[in-house]
Amino acid sequence: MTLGFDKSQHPTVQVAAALGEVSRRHVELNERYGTHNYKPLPVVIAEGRGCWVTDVEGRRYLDMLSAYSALNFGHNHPAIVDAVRTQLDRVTVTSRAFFNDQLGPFFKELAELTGMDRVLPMNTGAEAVETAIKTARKWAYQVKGVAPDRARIIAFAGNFHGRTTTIVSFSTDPLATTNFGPLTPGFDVVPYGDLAAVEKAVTGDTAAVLVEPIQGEAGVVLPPPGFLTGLRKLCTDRNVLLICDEIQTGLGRTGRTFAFEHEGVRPDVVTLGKALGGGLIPVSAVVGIDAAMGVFKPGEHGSTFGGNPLAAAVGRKAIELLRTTDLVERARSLGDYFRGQLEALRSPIVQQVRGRGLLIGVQIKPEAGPARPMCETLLHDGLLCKDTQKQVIRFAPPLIIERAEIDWAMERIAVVLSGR
Ligand code: IF1
Repeated sequence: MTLGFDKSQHPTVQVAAALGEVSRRHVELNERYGTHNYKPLPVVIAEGRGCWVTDVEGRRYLDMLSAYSALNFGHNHPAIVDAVRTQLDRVTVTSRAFFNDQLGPFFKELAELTGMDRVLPMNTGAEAVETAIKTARKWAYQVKGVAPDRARIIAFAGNFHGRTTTIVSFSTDPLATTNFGPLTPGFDVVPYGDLAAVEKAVTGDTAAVLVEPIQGEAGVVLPPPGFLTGLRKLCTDRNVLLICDEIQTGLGRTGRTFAFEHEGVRPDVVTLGKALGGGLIPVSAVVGIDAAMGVFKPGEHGSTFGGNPLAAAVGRKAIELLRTTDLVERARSLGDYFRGQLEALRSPIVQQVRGRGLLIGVQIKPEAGPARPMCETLLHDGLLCKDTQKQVIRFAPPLIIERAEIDWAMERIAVVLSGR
C-alpha cells in the first residue's frame, strides 16, 4: 500500500502538504504558534456529522476515535444540538451563586442513572478526578477519622486520570511526571489487577482506591475477571471508598451504561466526563453515596462553569439518549462483532485484540514496528484512529456506528494488518 509520499523523510507539515495546500497552511500555523504538546495525525478537520468528519480539502473520514469517547453520540447529534440551541435562547451561565432551572433535574437524572445519591458538577474529567480526590480525603478526615494530612489513595500502575499536577503525581508514565515536580504526596501505586497488592497497600490511613474499570490510555487493558468484585469487598471490609473513573468507559462505551456493571459492582464514587457533554461542550461530574458526597459544606469546593444551565441541559439530553435509545446495546453487540472481525483476520502482526463493547485495542507485535504508521496509512484510507503506548491501535467509534460502516472500516484495516 503506497501512500503517494515518502513520509519517512517529512515532518507533519510536509505530510500534510501531501494531503493538500489548505491542510499544510493549517498545520504550519499550529507548528508556528501552538505549543507542541501534541503530535496530531496530519489531517485538518473542518466538519463533523454522525460518525464522519470532513477535512479542509473536502475529504471524508470515518471517525473511529470519537475524541477518546467524548463522541459516544457522534458528531453534532441532532437531539443534542437541539437541546443546546433551545438552552442558548434561554440562559447559559449563571454561576452557582444562584439556582438555575436545569441543574436540579440534571442532578436527579444523573443520580438515578448511576444509582448514586448525590452529584457534584464540574467541567473536565481532570476536574472531576481532582474533586473525587478531595472528596475522599475530606471523608477520611471527617468520617473515617484519619489524622490530618495523613490520608492516602491507592491508584494503579498504567493509570490515566488527567493531567493536573496532583493527578500526574500518581502517574507511572515518565512523560506525564518528569519536570512537573514537586509532585503531590499521599498516593500508593500498585500493579493493575493485583488484588493482593491492594490488600497489602491498604492501611488505616487509606481513604480510597481509584480505579479505571478498563485502562484506556494504558492500551485498553482489562483487569482479571473478578478484580472489581474483589476491590469492592476489600474496600467494604477495610472502610475505604471505591472510586471508579468512568470518564472514558462510562455512558455506554463498553456495552453497559457503566463498566462497573459488567461485574455487578456498586462503587462509592464515580467520576464522569467526555460523553456526558454530548460531544459538544465540557461536562463532568462526581456522583457518589451520601456518606462521601455529604462531606462538603458551602464554600469548600466549586467551579465558575460547573453546573451551568447549558451544561446541565446537554447532560440531561445525553442521559435521555442513553435511557431511550439502544445505544448501549449497540455498543455491546456491534463491539462483539467488530472485535470478532478483527480476531478473524488472524493477522500475523497482531499480538492481541482487547476490549469491551466499542472500546477496542489492537496490540501490534513489536517486530511489526510501531502502530503510528499504521494509523497514518488508515488515515490516508479515510479512517481516523489513534495509537497508544506505541504498539496499540485504539478503535473507539461513536456508539451510533452502523454495521456496514464497521465492514467498510474492516476492508481497510484488513489490508494494514495483513502485514504485507
Ligand atoms: C488528552 C489519554 C484517553 C481519561 C480518564 C480522566 C481523564 C481522561 C479515564 C481526564 C482523559 C483523554 C485526555 C486526552 C486524551 C484522552 C486519553 F490518551 F490522554 F489518556 F482517553 F485515554 N480519566 N482522557 O481517559 O479527562 O481532563 O481530559 O477531560 O489529554 O489528550 P479530561
